[in-house]
Amino acid sequence: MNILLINPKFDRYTRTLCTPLGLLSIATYLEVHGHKVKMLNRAAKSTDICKEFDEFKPDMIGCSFLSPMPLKDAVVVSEEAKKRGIFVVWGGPFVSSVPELCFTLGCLDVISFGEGEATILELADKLQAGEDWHDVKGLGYMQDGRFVRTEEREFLDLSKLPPINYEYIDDFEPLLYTNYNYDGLFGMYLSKGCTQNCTFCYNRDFHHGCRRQRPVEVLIEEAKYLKEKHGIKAISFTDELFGGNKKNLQYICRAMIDADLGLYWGCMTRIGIFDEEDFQLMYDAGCRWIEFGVESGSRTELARMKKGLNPDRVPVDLKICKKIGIITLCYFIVGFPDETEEELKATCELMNSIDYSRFICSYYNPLAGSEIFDKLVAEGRFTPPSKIEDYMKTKIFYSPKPNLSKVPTKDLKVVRSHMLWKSFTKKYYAEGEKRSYATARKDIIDALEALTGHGLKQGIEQFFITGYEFLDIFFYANFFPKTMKKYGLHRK
Ligand code: B12
Repeated sequence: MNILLINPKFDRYTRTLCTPLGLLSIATYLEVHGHKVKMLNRAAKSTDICKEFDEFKPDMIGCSFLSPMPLKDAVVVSEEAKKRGIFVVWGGPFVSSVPELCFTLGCLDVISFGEGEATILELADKLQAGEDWHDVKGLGYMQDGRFVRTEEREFLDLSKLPPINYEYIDDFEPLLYTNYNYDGLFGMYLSKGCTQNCTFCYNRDFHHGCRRQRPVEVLIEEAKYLKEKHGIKAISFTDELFGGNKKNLQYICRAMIDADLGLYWGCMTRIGIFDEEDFQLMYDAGCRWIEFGVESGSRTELARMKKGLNPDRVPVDLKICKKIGIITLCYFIVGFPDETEEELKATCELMNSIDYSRFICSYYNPLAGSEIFDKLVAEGRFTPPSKIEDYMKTKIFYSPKPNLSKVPTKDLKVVRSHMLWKSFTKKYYAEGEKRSYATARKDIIDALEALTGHGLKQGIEQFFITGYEFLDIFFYANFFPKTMKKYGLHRK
């Protein structure tokens, strides 16, 4: 069967056009099982879809959604496919979390829940053989006006997956980006899911609190190939919990060192699971930056989040990384449901004690598929969008909407803006690192690139969005001395 896999265009410019890893894995899986596959990365280059359909003549298309950002383009593509009688499948974390709403658009046949490789293969095999596909595990579809969800599909054994065939990418250039002063960065993954069940995360529903890993030897072979054939210089791991535990992390790092991989890399992982010896081993294996989800400095709030994190470990781990020469970035959330002023003060206190790390601070936003989302809906404190069109509106978070905390919105804005401003104006991240890292300059370049990212119309839109965002942050970070004092925040 001819299957066209599509990563639709986003409706907002994003600097990091990460590798469409989910689609690549699906493409490879379908190919080794005998289907003819083509992949279109419309997020990077959007071509005439009618021409694509005429040339490749797909029997089925599959669109991928990590977030709602690709909705508009996916609708255009899917409507065109439906006109031609092509079978349309949507998959990815976003559609898995709002399955029924997707069908109000009337342009798709089925959605695939969770991991898609085996589901789409079984579906394609059945369609090709003219067999009934309605009992294929992991599907959602409409039947007689009613939404049907088939039996859940068991997870794949990732060690049985074929190595990813990256040749489905027709142009590598837009996928190689620069971050933390490292260029030629390419997104890859080693593991899926996370062992922690934070109440704000989709992990509970999507990965059932499981972390599964591909064989590191397969990853190393893929990385070597990408380095030699496509000139990648560094890997940005998309794993949600890189390494998982000490023993496994050490195994991964030693394998990379033994293979003499010769690539820099960075990852996201947890505070409090690794010690100095592990971070040193990571550095020796090429790790140059680590992103940590810290979320809050308050023990009570972290417990409410089920984060399983001891805030005392944050400055300790960050200091070790700094000493070794690993750049760090910490993610924080403000405005978490029921957050108090005292809890927010604890976050500010923690932030003040870790001056050398970069921060990203977001307002809490309820994510479908998470424990807290269900709780808020059940308690009538949050009403999720009832129309898919609401997800299609570009979401820009100038303020927490809704503010479910006990902290006034203005205070949340001052704290968040202060954190972002502090990060933005910081010059160095890691003393051990020879190269200094001028954030402000880099962020300004990113913002300017964003203006030209998607043509004139989006460029103008982006100009106002970025400009407004910048002024909003600048204003709240600098013009509320009393609020800053209340939370113990300092300019320097
Ligand atoms: C790269 C990435 C990004 C990139 C690119 C996003 C993009 N291309 O759309 C950037 C940085 C832009 C980004 C932004 C955001 N992201 Co993001 N991102 C990721 C990340 C780190 C990696 C994705 C990946 O490669 N996974 C590995 C592959 C193998 O898995 P996969 O993509 O899920 O694919 C599998 C299945 O989903 C399924 N599947 C996927 N597509 C398809 C298609 C078909 C046809 C089928 C059958 C199956 C299928 O099968 C695949 C193979 O098993 C994930 C975390 C993660 N590790 O998954 C978060 C993640 C996807 N992001 C997430 C979020 C919340 C966001 C933001 C909303 C964050 C924010 N608050 O701003 C923004 C979106 C902004 C917006 N305006 O909407 C959440 C999504 C949760 C959810 N339920 O929707 C994730 C899961 C992180 C998390 N733990 O919360 N993100």
